[in-house]
Amino acid sequence: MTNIEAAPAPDFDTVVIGAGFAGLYSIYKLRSLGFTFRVFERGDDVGGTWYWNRYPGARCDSESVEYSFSFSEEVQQEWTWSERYSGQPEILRYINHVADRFDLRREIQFNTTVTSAKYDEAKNCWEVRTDKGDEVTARFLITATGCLSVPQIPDYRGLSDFKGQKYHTGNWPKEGVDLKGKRVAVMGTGSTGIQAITAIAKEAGHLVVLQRTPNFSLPAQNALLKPEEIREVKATYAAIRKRARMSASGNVYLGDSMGKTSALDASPEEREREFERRWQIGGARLVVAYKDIGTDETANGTAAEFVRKKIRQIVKDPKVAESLCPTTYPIGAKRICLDSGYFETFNRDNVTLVDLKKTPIMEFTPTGFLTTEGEFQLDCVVFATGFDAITGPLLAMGIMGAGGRKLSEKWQAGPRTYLGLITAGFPNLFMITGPGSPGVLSTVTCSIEQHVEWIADCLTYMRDRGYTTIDTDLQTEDAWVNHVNDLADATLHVKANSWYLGANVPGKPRVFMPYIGGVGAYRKECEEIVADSYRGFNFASQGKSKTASAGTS
Ligand code: NA7
Repeated sequence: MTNIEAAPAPDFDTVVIGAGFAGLYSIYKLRSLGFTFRVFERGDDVGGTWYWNRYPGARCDSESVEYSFSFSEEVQQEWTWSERYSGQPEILRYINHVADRFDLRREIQFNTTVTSAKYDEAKNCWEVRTDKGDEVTARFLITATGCLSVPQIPDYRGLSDFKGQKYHTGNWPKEGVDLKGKRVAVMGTGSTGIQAITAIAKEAGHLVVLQRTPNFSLPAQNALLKPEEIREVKATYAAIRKRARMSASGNVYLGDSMGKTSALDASPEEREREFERRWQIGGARLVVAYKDIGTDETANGTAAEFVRKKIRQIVKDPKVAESLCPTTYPIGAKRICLDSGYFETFNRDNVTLVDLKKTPIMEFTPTGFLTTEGEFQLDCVVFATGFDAITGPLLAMGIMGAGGRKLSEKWQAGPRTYLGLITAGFPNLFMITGPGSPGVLSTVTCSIEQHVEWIADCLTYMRDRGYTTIDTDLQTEDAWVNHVNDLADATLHVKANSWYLGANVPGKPRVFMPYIGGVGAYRKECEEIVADSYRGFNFASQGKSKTASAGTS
């Protein structure tokens, strides 16, 4: 048995990787609890997702007043959102405001990428190395690396020969890109592509949209927030947050919109009226109009057909409209997109849709690309082709657990965690919004706060009892993974080739990664586990191990 007691103390209690929402709140919590820590951040400033995704049209698809920190009543009272759905610049300003207000930059080392993190059993600590030559040790490692931070660029023949500009939306130049009057192609029609296409069409000379799979998109009905709306939210902020924490997706606006009856019990006229009402209000409300849209294919079909009808009404060219109609998967099974005039964009004279299913790209050329129908000349290609989601950032850091086992080896057939927080055999490693947690299926700020608070409480619990190691076992982990899979299998989410399933990355195992049982249900499970003396977690101190479920409190 390792004699942890005899080992020298590590440099820090904790290393945190990432300085977006998750990393910043970790700093705030760890500092307030008196833990020592170092933070490494790849970018040259705070912001994470909102630092990198500066593409034209970038906007949040959760309502601003809920997509924000709730931990500080002062901040939520002093900050005023201007729009119902904020754009990237405003969210980044907000994150900077929080960082400044609480002086959170102090411990962050910017422009630094973690290249390896190795658990040293003899010393019971993590050895973290970076591309800047840092070598630091910490008892605990917390990944705050985000779920959508490893951009994917497809490997088309000839792409390296293309002489024009190439950008991925998730790595957009800080100084911006002048697309005025240029011949631009945007590849990808997910949430990002839909936003970028709508914005770039207004700027580019000509825009070619490269669509592989059409997507369901609903009008955000974004608007400036009225002073009386802001006043009302601020007067009831604490109550809103409380309800959001126990809701399905971490926000009240969607939680309050959940239909309680079956779509199939409504007459076609009633359904039409209800869908129309929700279309006009905006946001994702339409996909929760009835309780079975997410679980029953016939019920789902009624909502899907309503959206297809809208597309056919909006888009003037019937052929283009048909190409834009999603028909191969249920509505809501992929992340629902919110837009501000996406389908209308295809009525513009300067926009051409290339349906890659009908006319695939043969190759890129030095001046554009070639499809089975002809050649397109371009100045610029924008890849809105998504991310190696959820596991990508974790597997990119060379994480090695007990016995030198690589995380990439352990997760070869898909990620395995307990609560999305911890993975067996990688002691003292905590993941914020890891696979197996609701993170990406929620208003992520709500999930981030819950995870950071859970981890901070756990570290305090360990410190109070002199525990120096936390892990779980394969049996507990298997049970959680099965639970996550069972929940997903009961929904239509598994019927679409989405990034939730890893389907967008060639060769990635097809596993539904997030916990779909809802933010409130998940929080309850986490709390019950803690109340049950951290059921399923194993703690050790001074070389002796203790199983939490056996009673350690
Ligand atoms: P997504 O949702 O993964 O969308 C990526 C898009 O790129 C999607 O339309 C893909 O088509 C398309 N794609 C991917 N690879 C290719 C290739 N090889 N050729 C052509 N088209 C391709 O990423 P987003 O960035 O839009 O959104 C990610 C999340 O960020 C979003 O859900 C929000 O939570 C914020 P496909 O559908 O795979 O056929």
